[in-house]
Amino acid sequence: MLYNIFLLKGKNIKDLSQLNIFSYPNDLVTIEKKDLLRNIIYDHDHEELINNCREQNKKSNLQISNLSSTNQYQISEPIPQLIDSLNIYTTCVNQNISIGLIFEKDDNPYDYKDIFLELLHDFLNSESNFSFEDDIEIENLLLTLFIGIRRYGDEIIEKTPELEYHYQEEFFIKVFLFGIDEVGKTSFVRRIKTGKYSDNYFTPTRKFNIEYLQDDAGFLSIWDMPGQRAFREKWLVGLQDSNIIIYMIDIANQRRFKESKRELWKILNRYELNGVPLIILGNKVDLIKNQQNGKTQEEHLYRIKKEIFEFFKFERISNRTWKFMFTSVKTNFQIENTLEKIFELSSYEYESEDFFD
Ligand SMILES: Nc1nc2c(ncn2[C@@H]2O[C@H](COP(=O)(O)OP(=O)(O)OP(=O)(O)O)[C@@H](O)[C@H]2O)c(=O)[nH]1
Ligand SMILES: [Mg+2]
Repeated sequence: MLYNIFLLKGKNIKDLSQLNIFSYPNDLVTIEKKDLLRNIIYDHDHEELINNCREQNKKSNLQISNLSSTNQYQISEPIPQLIDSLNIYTTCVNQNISIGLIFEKDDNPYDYKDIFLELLHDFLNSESNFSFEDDIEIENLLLTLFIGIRRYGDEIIEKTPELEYHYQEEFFIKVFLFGIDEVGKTSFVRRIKTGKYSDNYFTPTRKFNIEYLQDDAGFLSIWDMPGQRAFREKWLVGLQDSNIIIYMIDIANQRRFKESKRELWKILNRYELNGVPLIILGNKVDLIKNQQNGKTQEEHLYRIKKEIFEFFKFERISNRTWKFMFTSVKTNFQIENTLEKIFELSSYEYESEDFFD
């Protein structure tokens, strides 16, 4: 497991007296030790690290997807080091910045290579105005990397054996769960898997969060997609071979309906998903129940539902069976019903190939 991340910065990174040091989540006292720093920078392969940076222009297109020549920051291949029994993985940005991860002893840093490079690249080069001059931005970078990498470790690496095992099962229903960020997808999966909910659950998702669920009715694998814009291209990988798709909307956040509608239709129009049943969840219904203006809750919800249908143009959904449901992951409203619906709709597909004709 990742337990610390640090960043070393200096005009000349080899000049230890001028080095600026940042680290997260804790100020590692050991990081302040000059010996350790010297070892990180001078000893083990750091020449290689710097040479890698110089070579970056030639190699980058192969190493990191989407890295174009317009990128402000060049990121080198990370190098593993074991120094003073610390398991360190360091990369170099534009030759004068080193970013290092410190893992637990038994971790294999190479497992984290892709996510490390991908997150770093997304953070530095997708938002073109990132500056290493600003300490707050650096702290934010470390925090984001830390959460993303730690979470990736929790979600993917520790689950690999489970994943391989289940892929060999003959029958399971693959659920593709998508929607823009912060609508409640991961909270939903967590709720049906563990029964738990919390307002400040670790968010956002960066990689596929794949959860398995065994129920009397069958076996589900739920692919919970990351909703943030920078990660939406992963949806195209995640949707393959889905038996059912679930689109989640945060009904309390109308400001983002337009964006949400666009993303929904982009995916529904994919030929791979032709005929695949769809459930649309209008989540966070708990947030609107108090604004009733004298109407019963039922009337109020009916009106909202009508508005949503019109706005999202659900009447244009063709070539598949679909269902809209209000939910609240927070209050557990309709969560059990959603699960039933998943089994019900996806079994149509199994039982009757011409169900949609
Ligand atoms: N009030 C309310 N809040 C909810 C509900 N479901 C989720 N939330 C909150 O919404 C926030 C975002 O939830 P997540 O589950 O992380 O959202 P997500 O869709 O997985 O977000 P990404 O991973 O970024 O795509 C969290 O603070 C949740 O606690 C709900 O039904 N009602
Ligand atoms: Mg999520």
